[in-house]
Amino acid sequence: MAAPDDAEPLRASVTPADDRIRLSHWLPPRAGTVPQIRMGSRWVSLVWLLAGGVLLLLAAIVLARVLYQVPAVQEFLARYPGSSSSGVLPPSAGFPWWLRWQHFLNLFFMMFIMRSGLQILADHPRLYWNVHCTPGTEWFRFQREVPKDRLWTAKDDSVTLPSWLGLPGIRHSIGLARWWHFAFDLLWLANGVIFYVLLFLTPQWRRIVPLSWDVFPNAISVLLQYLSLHFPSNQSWTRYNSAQQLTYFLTVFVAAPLALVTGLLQAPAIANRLAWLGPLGNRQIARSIHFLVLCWFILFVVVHVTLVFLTGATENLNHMFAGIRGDSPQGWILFGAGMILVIIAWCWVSPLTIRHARVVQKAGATLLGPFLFLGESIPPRVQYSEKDISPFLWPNGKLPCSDQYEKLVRERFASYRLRISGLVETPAEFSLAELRAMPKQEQITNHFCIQGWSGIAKWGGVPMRHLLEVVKPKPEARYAVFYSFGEGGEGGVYYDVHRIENLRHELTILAYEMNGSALSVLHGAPLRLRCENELGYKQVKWIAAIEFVSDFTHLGAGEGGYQEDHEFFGYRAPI
Ligand SMILES: Nc1nc2c(c(=O)[nH]1)N[C@H]1C(S)=C(S)[C@@H](COP(=O)(O)O)O[C@H]1N2
Ligand SMILES: [Mo]
Repeated sequence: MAAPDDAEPLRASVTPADDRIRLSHWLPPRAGTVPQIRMGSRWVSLVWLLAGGVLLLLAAIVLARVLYQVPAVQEFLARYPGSSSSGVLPPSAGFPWWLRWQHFLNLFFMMFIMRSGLQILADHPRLYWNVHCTPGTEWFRFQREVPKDRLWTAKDDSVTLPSWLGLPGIRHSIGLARWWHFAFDLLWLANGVIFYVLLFLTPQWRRIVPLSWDVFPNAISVLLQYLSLHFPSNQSWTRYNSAQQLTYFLTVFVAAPLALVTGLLQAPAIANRLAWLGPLGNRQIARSIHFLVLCWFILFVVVHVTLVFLTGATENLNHMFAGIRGDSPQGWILFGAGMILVIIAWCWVSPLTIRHARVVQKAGATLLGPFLFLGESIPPRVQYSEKDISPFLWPNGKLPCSDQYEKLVRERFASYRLRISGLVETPAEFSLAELRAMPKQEQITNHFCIQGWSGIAKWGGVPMRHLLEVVKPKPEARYAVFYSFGEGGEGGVYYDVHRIENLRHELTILAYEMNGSALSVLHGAPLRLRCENELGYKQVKWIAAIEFVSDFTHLGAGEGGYQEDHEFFGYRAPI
């Protein structure tokens, strides 16, 4: 650590942070709206859509009951009774213990994934079918229109979910929700890989992989039978009916992989390498599809659970929970025990997260460490063209309001000096004119805010690798601390720490221009960082000073940045 007398003065303005969430200091709750979907130019509330869905279902039942009487339909049902000719298992195959455990673990993990996923969505409660995030172009939202008469940041836009639903159930808790989401994604994926392997090592795959085209007419037949309330006989010990086969196949082999791919495509480190995918590789399209996959899973769970109970609950529960046939109560008992576990976990996880937020952050960072490290070491390369530039870039952060900064704005930063100090051979101060005289780099890149929005802009400034050559970090220097003129949400100077290697990437610059003009105050004047393999909160705006250090645990809560200290975000942010 540098001696105190040559320490950067702003170091003293970094404040400590709590290791838990205190609701009295947290962003106050803000209600969203009932989810709305845009149809043409009109917004339709989800309530109406659900009501419409129920009416449609009733109409379908009436229609199916009428059709059921028609002789031609009777013939069709006789020809296609509902199960494909393929997919019959020997009765000895049954429901092995691994299958039953995997089924339970899957539902247990999904609970965490879905709840934290909704929490993440609530941090930017809007979805787009285009590659920008311009307010007014959403297809789905549960937030009002963006106000035009005042500054409205992305953080202002976040909404509160019902506390029993979201994880951890309070507004703008995305930092913590992500640890749950990603940690349980890993468990869920591991469970899924084991499932794929065991499925194909045993005859069990035949249950859910259709092998004959007659699965389609048979699925229609099953649908007709269910809708006309003539339930087909339950033969699931040895075979699933065709409707089951198709939906299970879609869920296991299409929806689950799609969830993984569209999740990864939202990460800057990954999307940055896959821009050749065009809009398909864009974060907003991926985010919309990710959400539709969630809708599929929710629909699946509702229909699946309903039918499990309507088509012989005891028999079905005995299969999937006890691995036996018949009407023993064992299935109910094991199912009940499983549900008690689920309910306990459901009730405990949010209070636990709020109370032990720092533990959740550290555990998540440890578990995901190798992946975050890997992601961060992918050098960002992607550049876009002028025509890709977004018409609107959401602002974030609290504008600096010190007298010192306001004076600098008034005099157009004439007396601004960027201080570079700490473990460097040549500490220095640079005026904006001096920085502008240095080699200039322009880049058109996509900005990825942790909250879910993104936007493409052209940035111009000094490459960090040039500044490193000028000030020459000493061998013991490992990190650079970027201090802002602005404060963070709970007061105390905003800062963030980067590893020096991260600053050597081709696309890491100190920007003084945005979209061809001088950087505006809103977007970080006079200087902001662009470090394209990281999420937005690591791109410090309104930079006052840079300090090179060997360690950052003495700063704030020691997590490597303001949002890391106060909102439990990760120090490495490539995803
Ligand atoms: N000083 C400071 N820099 C900051 C922030 C902040 O609150 N204070 N917010 C960060 C976050 S969360 C994001 S997404 C980007 C937003 O940049 P923009 O407002 O130019 O879009 O700035 C980052 N830099
Ligand atoms: Mo952000």
